[in-house]
Amino acid sequence: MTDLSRSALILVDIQNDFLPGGALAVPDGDSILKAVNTLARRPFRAVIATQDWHPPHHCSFSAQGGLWPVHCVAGTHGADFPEALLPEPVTHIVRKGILQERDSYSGFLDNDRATSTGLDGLLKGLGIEHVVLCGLALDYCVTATALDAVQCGYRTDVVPEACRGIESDPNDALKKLEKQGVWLKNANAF
Ligand code: VGL
Ligand code: ZN
Repeated sequence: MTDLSRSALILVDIQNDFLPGGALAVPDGDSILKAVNTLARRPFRAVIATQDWHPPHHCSFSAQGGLWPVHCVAGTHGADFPEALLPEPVTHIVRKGILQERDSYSGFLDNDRATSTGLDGLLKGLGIEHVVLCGLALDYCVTATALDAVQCGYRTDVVPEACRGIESDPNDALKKLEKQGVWLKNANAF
């Protein structure tokens, strides 16, 4: 089996609002949970959950001129992790999009590349060299996080079967990731 002692699993935005019934539901989003839980039980050095965590009048909301419906408001049920996501394996939580005037698709940096979430420093401090990503939404936050992971120097894998996108056809997103140096892996590779 692969040595995972310098590897981190990053669970991107697996939150109630991105699941069926949520405010910004990703089609079929709940179908990733089984594979995600299986991955999370592998002996990764760290299992990090990113959490979209917005103030009530966040700039990404349509009432503020943004693209999205109100979602993942800090402290609400929509921002919580679903009960079906096993909590025990998660070692760290990294919140993003926490400032009213900035959005952050990536778990590393906000969209104007100004503010860091601290994720890179956390990974470097743990001696991580390799990251494995899964979660929601493939075409927004998973893609942005994976591309930043490559930029930050990590060997970066995405597990497509444990991701779903807002656009239901994953092929464009997956091609873009591969072109930029991300490896696509099956869940059973770990
Ligand atoms: C996301 C839109 C707005 C995501 C977050 O997690 O992909 N998408 N906020
Ligand atoms: Zn958001």
